[in-house]
Amino acid sequence: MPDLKHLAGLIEAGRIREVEGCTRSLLSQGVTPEAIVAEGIMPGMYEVGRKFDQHECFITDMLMSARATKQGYAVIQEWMGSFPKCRHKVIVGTVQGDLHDIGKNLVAMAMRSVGLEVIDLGVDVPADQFVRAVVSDPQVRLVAISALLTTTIPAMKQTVDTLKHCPAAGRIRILVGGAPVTAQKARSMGADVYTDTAFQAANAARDLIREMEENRNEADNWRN
Ligand code: B12
Repeated sequence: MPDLKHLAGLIEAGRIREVEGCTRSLLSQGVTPEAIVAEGIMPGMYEVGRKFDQHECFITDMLMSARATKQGYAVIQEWMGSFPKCRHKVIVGTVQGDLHDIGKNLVAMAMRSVGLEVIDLGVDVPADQFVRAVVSDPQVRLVAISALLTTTIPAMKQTVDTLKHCPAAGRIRILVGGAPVTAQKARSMGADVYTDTAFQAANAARDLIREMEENRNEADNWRN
């Protein structure tokens, strides 16, 4: 019977087909998607990163592990099925200059699992593309921005700044995350929320939506 350590090893080795089978098997044993991600997929991916750092593996190994990771997420996504829809939407994207999308995809998956409709702008997204997506759709209440390269932190800051000054700024909240982002950096760039993990981000998103709804109801009561 496969366990989470076995899955981490398969991710590290980039064994795409076996990752698929192992993830299915873990889910059928009742292991939660959160545990599969936190204790199986992520440790495998981080070990590849460590090896890459130490020149113990090639970029092609990292790519194979990245593909294996995506396969694992695809199985989890399929298993979670179609989620009950909420009328609010969240935009997700990786900042301009950054092509890493594994964390961003995980954030999208976690957001769907709490019922939010996700508009995924992909990777290498310029600030004005985030703004256009927000302004053109009044149901968008949240924007989740991901960055993995230290060099793209200024682009993240610029994106937050541009969103904070766009015509729809009053109805949105901004979440930021990714390995080089910290709570302190998030605060200094003016973002509303920072979390370490995608599942924490989804819980925070749910709380933000509740808070915005409550504030709106209160404003309605005042008007009545
Ligand atoms: C896989 C990988 C790649 C793959 C990316 C594949 C893909 N489709 O994403 C490939 C091989 C393409 C790649 C390319 C490069 N990479 Co790379 N890569 C990695 C690696 C090994 C893993 C990243 C990852 O996916 N982690 C797993 C995910 C799930 O973690 P995560 O993104 O951090 O997400 C978690 C949280 O941060 C959070 N989160 C993420 N986003 C968000 C958003 C919000 C709103 C919130 C709230 C939370 C949140 O949720 C997730 C957990 O639940 C890391 C090393 C490492 N150990 O992290 C290097 C790493 C990020 N890469 C690095 C580098 C340098 C590069 C390249 C420049 C290499 C090169 N010389 O070409 C290029 C950059 C290309 C570009 N312009 O973007 C460096 C960055 C160094 C730095 N500090 O800036 C790292 C750290 C490796 C290293 N030590 O050198 N990379």
